[in-house]
Amino acid sequence: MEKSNVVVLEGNFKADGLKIGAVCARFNDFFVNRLLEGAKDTFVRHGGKLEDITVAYVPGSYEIPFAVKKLLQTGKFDAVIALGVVIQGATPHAGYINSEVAKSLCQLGLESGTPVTYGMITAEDIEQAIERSGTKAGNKGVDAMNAAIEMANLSKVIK
Ligand code: RBF
Repeated sequence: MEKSNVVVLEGNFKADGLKIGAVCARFNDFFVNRLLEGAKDTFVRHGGKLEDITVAYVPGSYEIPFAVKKLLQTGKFDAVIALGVVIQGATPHAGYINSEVAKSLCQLGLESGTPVTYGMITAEDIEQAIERSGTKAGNKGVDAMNAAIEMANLSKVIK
């Protein structure tokens, strides 16, 4: 994109020195662990240190926003990522969990002024969950960490 003559504010992908909080649901941990591994690998490959990632575990995706809020309240993190997997076929109220969690996470980011990124898989079935946690449809934990790094650095630039 042509960038001359305009003032551009954007976040780079340097993770060195950034502090990241991660909230992981234990439900479907087989997949959530893959998301967390992807997120950690991404952070390190962008220059971050593993000891700068703090992971909080919650029982299921429904509890993720609560722990995100608690991490944000510490004021210690440049961004918080949310990692969970809700599988439609096995979860009658999947749509309800997904929409509530997405709405709450967005709200928490806006209210706190610290970026919160969405590393949730909402899958129709186990096969889709496999595809989105590190096989043919990528890894949503990687995407969430990339977004967290970019948004944390954008926040610093706008300040
Ligand atoms: N949590 C998830 O993170 N993913 C799920 O797919 C999921 N499915 C659930 C299905 C049922 C029938 C129930 C009762 C809970 C499920 N949960 C799931 C857990 C939920 O997010 C929460 O931890 C519990 O309902 C306790 O508040």
